[in-house]
This record gives sequence, structure tokens and C-alpha cells, in this order.
Amino acid sequence: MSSERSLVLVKPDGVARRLTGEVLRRVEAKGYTLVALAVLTPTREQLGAHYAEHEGKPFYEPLVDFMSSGPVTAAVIEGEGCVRGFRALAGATNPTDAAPGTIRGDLGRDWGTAVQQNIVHGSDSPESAAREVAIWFPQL
Ligand code: DAT
Ligand code: MG
Repeated sequence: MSSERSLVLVKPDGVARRLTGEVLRRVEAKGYTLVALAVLTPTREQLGAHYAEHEGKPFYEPLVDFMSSGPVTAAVIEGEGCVRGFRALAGATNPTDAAPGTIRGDLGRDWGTAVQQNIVHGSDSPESAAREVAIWFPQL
């Protein structure tokens, strides 16, 4: 059986709001397995690698500022289809548009900041997941 993995981050807003447990609860209730877990404040260098695709966009510097502003909870999850499955749990990028029932739809809102603070990150493809897991958990 193939065991797809995804990289999940509870972003600084989610950690500050004490939502790590709520996010991990939803991951586990869905049936995915936690295979690695860490709490850390990311460096700007680490975030530059993680968000390389967004370099040059207007929200890039605010994004790196925000993501390095405090601790995040990083997790590797595992399960058939979990990359797409976690993106479905997370909901749309803009929390105003995210459907009720999703993490961003239930727990997030627009705070008027330069970058959307939307509680979670989830890898957008199995290829991205492999790249991101290597950035956050080089020991895996
Ligand atoms: P996602 O996190 O849903 O994969 P993304 O990779 O396109 O979204 O962008 C990374 C993060 O940057 C996203 O979670 C929130 C923020 N962001 C994206 N597009 C934005 C925009 N147009 N304005 C403000 N923030 C944005
Ligand atoms: Mg993305």
C-alpha cells in the first residue's frame, strides 16, 4: 500500500490562538496518521525555501514576516490521498471564502493584514510534500 505524506503547519496565528490541538484533532479524526511533530519558530532562510514559489509576489515579505513571528507546529501526516484530503480539511486560502466545516472556514477570518492569516499550511501536491518534508524534517 502506498503511504502518501503531507507537510502540515499550524501557523503562528493558529498556535497563538491555541488551535494546534483542534487542527491535529481534525487530522486524526479524518483517519490520517501523525508521523512527525515539532514546535519551532522558523528562520527566514527556512521560509525562503518553503515559500520559494511565492518570491517576488506582493504578499511574500509580509508572509515571511508573519511566519517567522512566533512558533509554528509542524507535522508530517500520512494516509492514502492525504495531500488532497488535508487541503480539503483546510479549505480555501482566503478564510472569508473558506467553506464552513473547514479549518479556515470555521476558525479563520480576514484580519485586514497584508498577508492572509489562515491558520494552516498543507502541501499542494505529493511533489511539494516531498520537498517540504525535507525542509522541515530533514531527519525523515
Ligand atoms: P495556500 O496556503 O492555500 O496553499 P498559497 O500557497 O497560494 O496558499 O499562499 C501561501 C499563503 O500566502 C496563503 O496561505 C496565505 C497567503 N496568501 C496567498 N495569496 C494571498 C493574497 N493574494 N493576499 C494575501 N495573502 C495571500
Ligand atoms: Mg500553498
